Amino acid sequence: MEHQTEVRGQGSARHAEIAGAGFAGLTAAIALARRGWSVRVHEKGLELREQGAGIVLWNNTLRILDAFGLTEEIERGSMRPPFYETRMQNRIVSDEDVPGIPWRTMTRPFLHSVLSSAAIREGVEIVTGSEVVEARDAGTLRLANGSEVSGDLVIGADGVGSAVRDSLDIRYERHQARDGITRFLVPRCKEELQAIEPDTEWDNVIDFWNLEPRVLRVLYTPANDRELYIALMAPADDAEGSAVPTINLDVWTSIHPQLTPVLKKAAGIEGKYFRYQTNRLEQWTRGRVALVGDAAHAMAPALAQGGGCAMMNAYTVAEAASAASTGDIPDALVEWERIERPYTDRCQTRSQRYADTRGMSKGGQFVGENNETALYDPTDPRRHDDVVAR
Ligand code: FAD
Ligand code: 5PR
Repeated sequence: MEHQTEVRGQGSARHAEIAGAGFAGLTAAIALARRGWSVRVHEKGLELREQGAGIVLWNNTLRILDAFGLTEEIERGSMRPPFYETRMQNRIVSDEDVPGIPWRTMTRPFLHSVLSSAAIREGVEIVTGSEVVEARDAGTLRLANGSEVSGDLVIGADGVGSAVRDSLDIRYERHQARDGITRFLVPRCKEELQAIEPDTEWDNVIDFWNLEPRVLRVLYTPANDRELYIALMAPADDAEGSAVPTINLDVWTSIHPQLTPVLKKAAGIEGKYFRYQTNRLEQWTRGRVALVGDAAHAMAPALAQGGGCAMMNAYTVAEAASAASTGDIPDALVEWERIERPYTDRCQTRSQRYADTRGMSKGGQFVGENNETALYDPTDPRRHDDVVAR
């Protein structure tokens, strides 16, 4: 074998190797670099960018971005819609201003560029075109080019199809819902929409549910003053509703005529239909390797916390590894999973229940236990005082 194992971090700084430059990998990289680690991220894509559409961030992630000193930059490129509105068959069932929970909407390419620029400023090395094919629990990654790299900590943040997870033979259960979604970023078209429906507040998030005569839902989310994120949900067995790469414009405008200007824009873009899924792993860590983000806990998007939990767990695993001595990192990762994972497990369960029942169509979602994840503050060092005391 000609593998060369490159040993890094022999100076005072400890070294981490990360697979994947998505929201999870970049968050872990920034958090580690800020705690004095040398960090390298391997991204299989040839360019450092994010292809998705829009995202909603809640307190749990806004706290992390604030801890990174990124609040101003995030606020400049995102928005805080006045209300989160839910409609059923075009009747308003709730208008929630989500009291007590900071939240913002933005595009995914914007969030990705803020995080990747911050990582580079913090001294993180990001290698594009670098595909990870295998991880070992001793703390090594094997790359597609045949080389091998090692760190005191290895993070698998390589998304739902994780090679890190699969090479460690970590098993998981997958649950698929009957529905799925096609997402687009389109121009706001605010004046045209206003002309069609003058009484509507087109700066709101509006969740347009329609269950009769068929299930076709449009989640309308303004992401800034120029860009709109629209997500089109239809059952996987509805060939017309789930048609891609080009949506079936006639079908969608017949149910949601007031959205015609933006649906027309979406029809000019190639879309991908994603079936909702939830993955639950038997464990998130193996030796010096920790999995975070969709690699560890892909979830239904109902509570808009897939990226949220990805960033939370990336942030807290960096904190846990930093607090441990190098020899104790494997044990610290096990303890991290024990303490942090229950929050994500509960969020996955709630999101899956909403996705399975289409229960969000009833509105009034920002109540009680649904808010647990959104309210969580992963940057609060005292957040587990009551848990640890037990
Ligand atoms: P990914 O974003 O999948 O990133 C993985 C990265 O690893 C990619 O860059 C990939 O190229 C790279 N990679 C993969 N394999 C390898 C390999 N073998 N070697 C090297 N690199 C590799 N969540 C929310 O919290 N709120 C929302 O409002 C929300 N809306 C969403 C809207 C859309 C359009 C989508 C698609 C998802 C949404 N989610 C939302 C979910 C959230 O975005 C995901 O949970 C999140 O992106 C997961 O981040 P990640 O870094 O774990 O994985
Ligand atoms: N909320 C958000 C979202 O993007 C989706 C859902 C809820 C922000 C779909 O991606 O319920 O499907 C949902």
